[in-house]
Amino acid sequence: MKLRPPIMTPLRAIVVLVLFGAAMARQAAGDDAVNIAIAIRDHQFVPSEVTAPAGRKLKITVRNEDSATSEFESSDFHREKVVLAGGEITVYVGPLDAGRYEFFDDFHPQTRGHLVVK
Ligand SMILES: [Cu+2]
Repeated sequence: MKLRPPIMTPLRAIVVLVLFGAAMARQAAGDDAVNIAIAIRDHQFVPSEVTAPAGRKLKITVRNEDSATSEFESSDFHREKVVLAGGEITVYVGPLDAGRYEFFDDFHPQTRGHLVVK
């Protein structure tokens, strides 16, 4: 009876790991994503309205310039992330259909902005 070679040879394992690593790095870098930068300043989103292309992955960076912790949230595009005072967060969104999506600071709900996708 002949032994079958193992399915995953060491060389093959290395190739798989390298390919997987490259894919993860690309995803982490968000290479194909459109960058959108928003600041929180005096409890306002700056800008309070941002425009983005439909059908593209979006990398939204929110920088909190206030001395109070915020929570960037959107029920429309389903994201929620705490932004510490002086801190910055990134959320990946989409691809989205054309439309008007609201976001807000869940800790200061009067602070609202819109993402206009077209
Ligand atoms: Cu929340």
